Amino acid sequence: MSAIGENPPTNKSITTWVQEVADLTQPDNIFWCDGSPEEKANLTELAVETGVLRPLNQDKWPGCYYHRSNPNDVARVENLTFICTEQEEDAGPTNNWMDPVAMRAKLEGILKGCMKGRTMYVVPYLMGPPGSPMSRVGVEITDSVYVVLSMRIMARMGRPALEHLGDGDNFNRGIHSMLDINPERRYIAHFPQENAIISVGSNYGGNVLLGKKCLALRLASFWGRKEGWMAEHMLILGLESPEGKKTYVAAAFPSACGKTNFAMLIPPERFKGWKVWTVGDDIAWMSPGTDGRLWAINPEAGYFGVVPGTNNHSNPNAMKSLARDTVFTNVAITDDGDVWWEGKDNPPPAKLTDWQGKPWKLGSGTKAAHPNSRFTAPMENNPMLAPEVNDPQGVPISAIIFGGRRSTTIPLVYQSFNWLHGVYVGATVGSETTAAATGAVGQIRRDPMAMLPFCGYNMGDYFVHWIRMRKLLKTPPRIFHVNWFRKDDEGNFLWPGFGENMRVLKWIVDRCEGRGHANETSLGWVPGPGDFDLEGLPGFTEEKLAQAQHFSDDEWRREVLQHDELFFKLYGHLPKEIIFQRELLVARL
Ligand code: OXD
Ligand code: MN
Repeated sequence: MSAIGENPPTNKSITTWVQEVADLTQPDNIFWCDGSPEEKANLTELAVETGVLRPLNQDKWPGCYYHRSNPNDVARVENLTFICTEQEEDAGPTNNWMDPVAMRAKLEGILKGCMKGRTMYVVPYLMGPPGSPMSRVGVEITDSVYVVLSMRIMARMGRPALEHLGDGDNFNRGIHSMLDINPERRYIAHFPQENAIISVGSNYGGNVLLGKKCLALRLASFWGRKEGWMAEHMLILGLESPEGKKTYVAAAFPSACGKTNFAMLIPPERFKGWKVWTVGDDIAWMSPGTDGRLWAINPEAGYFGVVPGTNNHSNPNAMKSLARDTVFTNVAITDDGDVWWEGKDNPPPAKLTDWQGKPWKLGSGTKAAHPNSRFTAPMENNPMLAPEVNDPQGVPISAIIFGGRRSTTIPLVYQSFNWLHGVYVGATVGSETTAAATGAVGQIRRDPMAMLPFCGYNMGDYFVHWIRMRKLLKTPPRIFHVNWFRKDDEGNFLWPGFGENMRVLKWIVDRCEGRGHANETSLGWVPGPGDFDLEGLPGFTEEKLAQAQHFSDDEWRREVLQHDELFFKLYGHLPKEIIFQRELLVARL
């Protein structure tokens, strides 16, 4: 076995562990990644030579490449994702569980000799800004060059990680092998007590870019509970007023419900002078500051965004973010290296090759791009990237917004009465399922705080942790719920969404700053007629807003019964405060 790539790091804990994994997996080579531009160029060349990446038309798409994944491997696999705690109860009823010793034995059996004939890449990465006490180091061992090139976009790879770690041993040990991309041998296993992850049999981002869902959500949520902070499936944005005052909000929506769009919102003409700055589009790590406020960092360095539906109306900043140095996965392509997807600005070109490599034309009756096709783009490309994204102390959060994809029942926006009620609102988020995970699309499932697939421990204990966080905060963020996806009887969206969501955001920020007026209702505080700025939204009348805001007690009584479905499951660990909040809601209805 020869070592190629950069020299091994001086950290003995890393080299010893890597040797152990190499002894098990028996790669032909070990490649120590340093994150340098030369390394990127060499690995990209290799990926192109081996057919892993295909260069796009470099005049139109500078630095961009195309990757097609195995059609059996296009989304997160929640049924094959495991939390391996010593006690099953600690993983809770919403996670798959397996005994850590048994799972390790099983996976080590699978990993034995699995890298023969392959190169083993060692990827040190830092989640969070360099120098931040909140940042964490991981080392991912992988046999996929696609993973290496994606990790260097999604995280701070190489030197910043090694510098942050120093001689220490406190890093996440992640092992990934594609094996033969076989769903029969696909496992995404987390070992919270050992700070380790093993992912086999997949090459899809959410399963294999271990810094993202595995470390920054499942394991980090586990650490956060122990250490008094929060790892959440939330975007972070800063709203800057024309006077230059910035207010930061974090928002949790289930996968593929528009977090990236909201994080990159461009205010409409009416809000001239207002700016939205993106801190993060998917994950927030939030910790109480010495001032009693909740401070947040984005642990990531790039965007792994859903492509279909992204265009210059829905998200101009995402279009700019993916315009260069981006890896596109499973979109459709043309012979001359252009890309296309459903919901792009232009109609499809006459001749197209779909995400599975088959000829495609309009009327084929199939999607040209996979509904969960993705762009992996560096955050630096975003013209509205908040400079604070690199601030080690993060940004102070004034509001937390929950939301789901709901065609009925849930109004456009309401504010919880207080933190505890807000925890109930977050705990009962429901959403229609999307293509981001394998399984049926469009069914309502309870997705508390949008964390159902990402909470690394018992969800009942997670609610307890949320409730306890209140005690660590002098000025807790205000908590809101939004629903951009409500439809009328004809199936039309009631709210225009996208940039117009600025109107909702403005009301939210006004509420946080003691300005915005609201009416008390049984759900919480809602904007009344005239509380909402509708100027410059032709055709959208106060009546329409009332329709989007309307809720019926009957529908809500049914909704509360559906809340119970998840609560029954969690009963043994459900905090009494949640039950009391439910009773209060029922009483108000
Ligand atoms: C994601 C997801 O990719 O939530 O961010 O699935
Ligand atoms: Mn996500």
